[in-house]
Amino acid sequence: MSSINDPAVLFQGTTLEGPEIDRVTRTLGDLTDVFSDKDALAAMAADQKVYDVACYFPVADGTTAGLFFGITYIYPGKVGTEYFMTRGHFHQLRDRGEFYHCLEGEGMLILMDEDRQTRAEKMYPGSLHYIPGHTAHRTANTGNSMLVFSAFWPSDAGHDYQSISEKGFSGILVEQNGEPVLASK
Ligand code: PAN
Ligand code: ZN
Repeated sequence: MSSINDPAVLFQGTTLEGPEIDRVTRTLGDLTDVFSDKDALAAMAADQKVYDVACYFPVADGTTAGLFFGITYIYPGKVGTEYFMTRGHFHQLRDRGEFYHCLEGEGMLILMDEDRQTRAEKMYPGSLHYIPGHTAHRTANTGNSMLVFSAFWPSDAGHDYQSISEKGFSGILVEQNGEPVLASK
């Protein structure tokens, strides 16, 4: 017996559609431990959207040797001089890697190893980024329009947000003279 089916998910342009898509939105109010300038943060609306994520999880979280797929949409904006960015995480299983592929906008992928050495890679349409294991990752929108990228990661990677929440990254991405600069914290 054989069969021909429609795909479970459509990924067209920058949109991910299908009954099994998980969607989450992060606002400034969700990210109070993330941005450095607490006074600038307090002066902004807590319900200001910072990013949306749409994910396709075809297998259960934690499954060995499965894959997950997600699209992240970061709004343009800054808190003080720091660009809108994702929370950032190490993978719970530290050796798990990930691919990011930029679809739209301009931004920066900020990477920090376990010795807290931070570096950044420019993101623009078409840029492909391999995030090795043992490396915390977050993305910042440095442009005036949405930054959109896709991500592929192992379904057993998990997310460790705790260590970033406690210690942050050693470098923060701020605007200086109209340019993004990775400044030490
Ligand atoms: C991405 C991220 C996404 C949102 O799919 O989860 O960009 O960032 P935070 O998870 O740090 O809020 C990924 O890296 N998955 O592993
Ligand atoms: Zn990740």
